[in-house]
Amino acid sequence: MTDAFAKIQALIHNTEQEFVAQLLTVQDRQQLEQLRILYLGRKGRVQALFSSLAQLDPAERPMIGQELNRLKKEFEEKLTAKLSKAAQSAKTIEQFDYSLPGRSPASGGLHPLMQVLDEIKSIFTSMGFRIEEGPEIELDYYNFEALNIPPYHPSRDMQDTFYLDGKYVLRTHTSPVQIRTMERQKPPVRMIAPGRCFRKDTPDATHSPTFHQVEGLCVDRDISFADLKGVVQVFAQKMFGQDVRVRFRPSFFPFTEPSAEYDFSCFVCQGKGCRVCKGTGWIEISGAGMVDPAVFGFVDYDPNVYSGYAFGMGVERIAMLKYQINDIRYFFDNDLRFLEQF
Ligand code: 2NL
Repeated sequence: MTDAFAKIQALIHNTEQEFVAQLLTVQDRQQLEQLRILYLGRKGRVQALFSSLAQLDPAERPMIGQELNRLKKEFEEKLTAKLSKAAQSAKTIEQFDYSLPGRSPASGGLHPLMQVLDEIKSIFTSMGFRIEEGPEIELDYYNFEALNIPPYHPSRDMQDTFYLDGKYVLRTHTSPVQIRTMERQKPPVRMIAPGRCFRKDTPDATHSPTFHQVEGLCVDRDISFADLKGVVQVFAQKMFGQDVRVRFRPSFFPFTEPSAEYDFSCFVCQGKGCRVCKGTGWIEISGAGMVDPAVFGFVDYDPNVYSGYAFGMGVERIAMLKYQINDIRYFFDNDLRFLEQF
């Protein structure tokens, strides 16, 4: 046995021991790959041992060669085993605890305007009114002409109305729904038309270019102003309380004759005078009147047989009074800090 033979055998033994010790300290795949290159790479330690075979006596080479092949195989197997073990423990970390409580979804709610609108609708349906709807893009004919609004009337001005082209407008009130309903059916008619309307107003505390209206219409034989007063009185009490009184003041609209504005006694101070009614004891609501015979002419109702009343109201105004909101813009800002209070 030569010195070179003994030396190479000792080297093989040390290499094996160091490999096993280093494999134990490996933390991740990257370190495992580094170890593989260090021992089994083209310039690695096993390859270096193979190169030193040349220094041996030719008779000694086969024994050491066999020994080195065994070493190489052992390292490969140990590296592969460690790799599959690392993959398994990664899977353990990804495991999910299905016994954890679930996350509950945030639940939505009705916009305050729609809550108030629902309340208004149910008060009128309880008195026998039907709910009718119509388009928000409306013909000039239904929005103005059939309502006896003459061409020079200020509400037709470009400054007040959103015109789409010569014939179409964004409806400025829901009255066109009443015209369409009367065109479709003969009296008796008892309906409300709730919905979104548009006017070219600059937003401030009491104006919004988008707003909501409810209009009511009742047409039959022998309908009088007294019927109008009774219906508005019941609405006032159901909406704001049993003690609320109603008053009518003379006014003018092209589509009603006679016409009136109506006020409710202040439900906050019972009419004594406070901030909500600005010290007057009365709160202005909107307008109403007996349908002008000219309007009946457009829908082919005989004004000598039928009469009717009509009224309007702003949904925002009712909601602002009910919840004491002092700026109409809150309804349209989409700020959850406001909306979540309702
Ligand atoms: C207001 C309040 C009002 C009407 C709306 C109406 C509808 C038809 C015929 C007659 Cl189809 N009238 N609606 C009547 C009076 C008042 O709304 O202050 N408007 C400017």
